Amino acid sequence: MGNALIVIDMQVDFCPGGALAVAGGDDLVAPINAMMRDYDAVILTQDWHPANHSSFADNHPGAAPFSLVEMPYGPQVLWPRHCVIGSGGADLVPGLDTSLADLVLRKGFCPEIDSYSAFFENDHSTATGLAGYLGERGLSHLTFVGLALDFCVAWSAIDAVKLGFGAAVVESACRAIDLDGSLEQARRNMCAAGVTIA
Ligand code: VGL
Ligand code: ZN
Repeated sequence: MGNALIVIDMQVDFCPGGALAVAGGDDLVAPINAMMRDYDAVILTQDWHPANHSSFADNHPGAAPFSLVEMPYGPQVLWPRHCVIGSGGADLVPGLDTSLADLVLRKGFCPEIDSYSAFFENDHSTATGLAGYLGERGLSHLTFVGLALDFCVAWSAIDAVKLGFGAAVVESACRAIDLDGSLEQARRNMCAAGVTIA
């Protein structure tokens, strides 16, 4: 049984000063670096959107950032433009010890669909390939940290349980956006799914 640390979206745009800054995001660099040595494998995810991505509010004329729209695959929050492919904002946060990462998994690169989860795009069915990678390496117990707790971390951990992995979230190594109660909702959803909250 292998234990993997899955570090979600520790990127410049999600840290203070970034396009979709999560308060305190940069505080996580040191604790996450320290955790990396305790696992059999470390996987980093990177939110990676084309300029015409449908989750960007400015690609929907008249729509406000943080408003909700109905997409063919369900409701979708419209975000400020962030983590654009090749931009500095999409870079992993300086100081994050990428030398210990076995895999950097990019997600959200299809223009017409967002991907909060590291396992499935927001239609809950288009796979990123991560489950196959972990399965082939025998990594069955997953610990999630990073940004943002109430979106990409929570969706990833819930999908992990659905796929049969053991999943824990270390809340002290996460920070949340907390949009309209999204943090409490995410905690409820994680508990109901069987995610361990450490
Ligand atoms: C995220 C909103 C949009 C996240 C990514 O990493 O939680 N949130 N894209
Ligand atoms: Zn995104």
